[in-house]
Amino acid sequence: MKIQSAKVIVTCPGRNFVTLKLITDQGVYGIGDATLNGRELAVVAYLEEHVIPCLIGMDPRRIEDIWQYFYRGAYWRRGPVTMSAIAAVDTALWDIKAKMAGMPLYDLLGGKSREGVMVYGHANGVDLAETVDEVGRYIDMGYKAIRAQSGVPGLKDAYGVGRGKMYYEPADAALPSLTIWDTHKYLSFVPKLFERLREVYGFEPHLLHDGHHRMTPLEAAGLGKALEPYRLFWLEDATPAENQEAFRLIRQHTTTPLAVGEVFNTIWDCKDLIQNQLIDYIRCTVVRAGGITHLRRIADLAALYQIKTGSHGATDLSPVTMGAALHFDSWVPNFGIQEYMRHTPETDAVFPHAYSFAQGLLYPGETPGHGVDLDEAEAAKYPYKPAYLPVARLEDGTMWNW
Ligand code: EZ4
Ligand code: CO
Repeated sequence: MKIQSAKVIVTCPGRNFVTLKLITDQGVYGIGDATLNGRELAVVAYLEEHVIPCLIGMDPRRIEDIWQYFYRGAYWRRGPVTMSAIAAVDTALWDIKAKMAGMPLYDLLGGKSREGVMVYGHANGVDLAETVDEVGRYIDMGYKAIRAQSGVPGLKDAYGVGRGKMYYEPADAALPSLTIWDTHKYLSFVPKLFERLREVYGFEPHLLHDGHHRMTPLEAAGLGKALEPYRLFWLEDATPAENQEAFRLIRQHTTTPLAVGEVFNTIWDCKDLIQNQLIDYIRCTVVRAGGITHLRRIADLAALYQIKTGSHGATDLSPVTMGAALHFDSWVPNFGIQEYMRHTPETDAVFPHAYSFAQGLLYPGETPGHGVDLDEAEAAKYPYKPAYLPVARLEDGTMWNW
């Protein structure tokens, strides 16, 4: 069996997605997501110029060997461009193998460990009152877990506050738009939001919050402590994690659970966080961290330390990543939660998929493979459009983390 041809499909049904399609000499094909928000065409070039020429003629059944070939064989290891490209190949190969076996991917991975995958939705409001209402709307839609992000008094922009209601999409400008940030204002506000949310909705719904890499370790430690009475499911990306050791300081001061990993590419990025038990949830996902093959290694390492998974699932990850992630989540023994932001109807039409939502859970479906396809005619209607994530500066102009 051989990989006969491959193509990279770029489509923009509201936002850009990069998809790899691998076609075998036996007619079976596989699909992988290669989307890297704001740097999409770098991955397209990486795949078209440097991966596909090597891939043609390889035996698609040798998933592990192909993974090692592109990881070790590149000599230049890791990094989001390389690992997104490897992830796309890996996801497509698992799709092919599961289709050949006639099994939904979760079965090939070892079978279901649970009936459904608990997801959390995003409630965003311009101010406290609107965010409280939005959380209520998610509870009404059946969500068991909700991430709450809100505009902050005195700050023009805050991370997570959408311009539209149902489909938050921050990469919305042909060049990065400028946002202004002030951690002091943010820190005075956030505990009030969660105090109010618990007053209104009680302690049953799981509540989450994303710090989006903006605090120092000490500021994050203080916030974690201040939020303890409201029993968050997690505080995400409390501080940048290039220095994994930074989480030790946060950990020493608070029992608020910590989640990190959406920008990580490999097990090396989270090794110290995991082995020192500095976090509670590891948020690596299929497309960003080298596909199913590598994500499985990360989850297994995390399991040794009672750390659970909580995969990134924002709208910039295509339905292909969502489908693959749901099969992974259905199998992985140390599953925690899955992020889920709905894609637009246009995106769903480009990517017909077997997964479905009911009562706060997502189900991967029973279609052989990962259950997500790409309608090429539909995709062709939406050509690539440059779109960048915003940048952030402090009020005095200093560049900060968006
Ligand atoms: O800002 O995926 O938890 N979710 C997030 C996301 C990220 C985007 C960046 O492309 O932090 O909304
Ligand atoms: Co996040």
